[in-house]
Amino acid sequence: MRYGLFPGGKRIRPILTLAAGELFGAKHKLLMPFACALEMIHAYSIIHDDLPAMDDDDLRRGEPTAHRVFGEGMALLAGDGLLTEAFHIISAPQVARSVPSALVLDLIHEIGHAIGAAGLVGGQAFDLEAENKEVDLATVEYIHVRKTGALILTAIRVGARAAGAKGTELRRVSRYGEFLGLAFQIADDILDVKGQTPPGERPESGRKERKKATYPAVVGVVQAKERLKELLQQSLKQLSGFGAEAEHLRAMAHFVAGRALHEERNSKIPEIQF
Ligand code: GRG
Repeated sequence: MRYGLFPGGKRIRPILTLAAGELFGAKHKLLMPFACALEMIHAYSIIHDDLPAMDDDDLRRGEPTAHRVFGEGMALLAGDGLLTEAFHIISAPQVARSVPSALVLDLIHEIGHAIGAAGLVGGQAFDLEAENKEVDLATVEYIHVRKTGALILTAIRVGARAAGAKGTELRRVSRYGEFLGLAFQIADDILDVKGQTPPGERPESGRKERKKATYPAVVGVVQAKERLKELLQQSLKQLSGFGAEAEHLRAMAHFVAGRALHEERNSKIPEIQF
């Protein structure tokens, strides 16, 4: 579990939780259990995604994948453990001291929805089904929105909701999250096609020869980039009614899309002091 979680990647999801909560004035101490839980869920999905039964990858972020080091059984359990611990830490009594219990329960419900059959797991199932098949753009988006977008959207909404966001403001931030989630996966696919994924960040040497349902595979890199630019603008537009307090969310949108748009191999996550 430590091996899959602590070396870490870009920490996009917990940063989004903190940035969205900060937009509505929450203290980072209040948001941190939720931010950690979302990163633990991400780490679980990556460990399972790398398993021989799925992508069969030997390397992740430049290091051997969990099952290559500890064996498949232990990697499976590490993923299960991270997923379970995520719900354990946010349902702890200490969390209910700063966030009303009814809201905590509702956030657990929302996360469960986002990572279950209607979200992450369902998206992954569709992705496996679509391998080596001809798919149209609507199917690609359907998979992306669930497999990748749902967790990103939830990371944002949970931060905002834990901070008390409601109504129109919550809807705006949620729309920002929907556009960003799709942008994230398209950017990832563009970097993959162009072989520009920063070294050490992606899984490598998956043994399965497979054709994945991706945006560039269906419409080509040029059009995928156009769609990415459009999504960046749409996500930023949702934040136009907010002031400087939304700067970190804006910076994250630029980071997510900029990695694939600016031909920079090592574009870095913005410096954010929390
Ligand atoms: C087996 C029950 C069960 C569930 C599996 C595997 C899975 C559910 C979902 C897969 C989700 C997945 C791997 C989506 C791809 C999203 C993606 C591009 C992940 C990489 O995210 P980054 O770039 O990673 O944020 P870092 O390395 O920065 O943490």
